[in-house]
Amino acid sequence: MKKLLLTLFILVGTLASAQSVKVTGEVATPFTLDKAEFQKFKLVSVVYKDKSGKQHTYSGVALTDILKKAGVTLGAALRGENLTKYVMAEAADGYKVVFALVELDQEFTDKQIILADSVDGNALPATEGHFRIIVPDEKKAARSIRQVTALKVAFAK
Ligand SMILES: Nc1nc2c(c(=O)[nH]1)N[C@H]1C(S)=C(S)[C@@H](COP(=O)(O)O)O[C@H]1N2
Ligand SMILES: [Mo]
Repeated sequence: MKKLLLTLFILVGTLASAQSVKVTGEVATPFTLDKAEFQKFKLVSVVYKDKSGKQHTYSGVALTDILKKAGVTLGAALRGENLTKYVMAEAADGYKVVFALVELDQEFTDKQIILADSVDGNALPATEGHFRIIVPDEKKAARSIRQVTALKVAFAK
């Protein structure tokens, strides 16, 4: 019985962690973004071309809004040494990509990189996980990281 309970706990823990994104590092308030938290943000949609050239509409939340909630140095504070900060996105399969903080700041660019939870009006397929970053208007799809589990803000060394 004890063993069964333990297995159950581990299983539930694994499922729950995969459904959320940890926001940590050079942030004022680290937090874990779960589905309930996600729904509180402003919803945005972007058009994305997949590897085969097919267009899709992904919806979710601007990365900049998520980082703002964590108290990352954006806007007026994105100057001086803060210009060397980056965000590392990590996925469940070990894949990682980085974005310079300035790529995510609406005072620097109109381009919106989002953390998506739906595509063409449906929940993301299991292969993409609960959350996928979508980088619109990039010639390669490589930074549109699936199964995102963490966003880590750091200074480039
Ligand atoms: N987690 C994760 N995300 C990933 C990858 C990966 O290996 N793992 N591959 C990337 C690469 S190289 C490409 S080309 C696109 C493919 O996405 P698509 O199926 O939308 O074309 O996913 C990107 N996101
Ligand atoms: Mo790729």
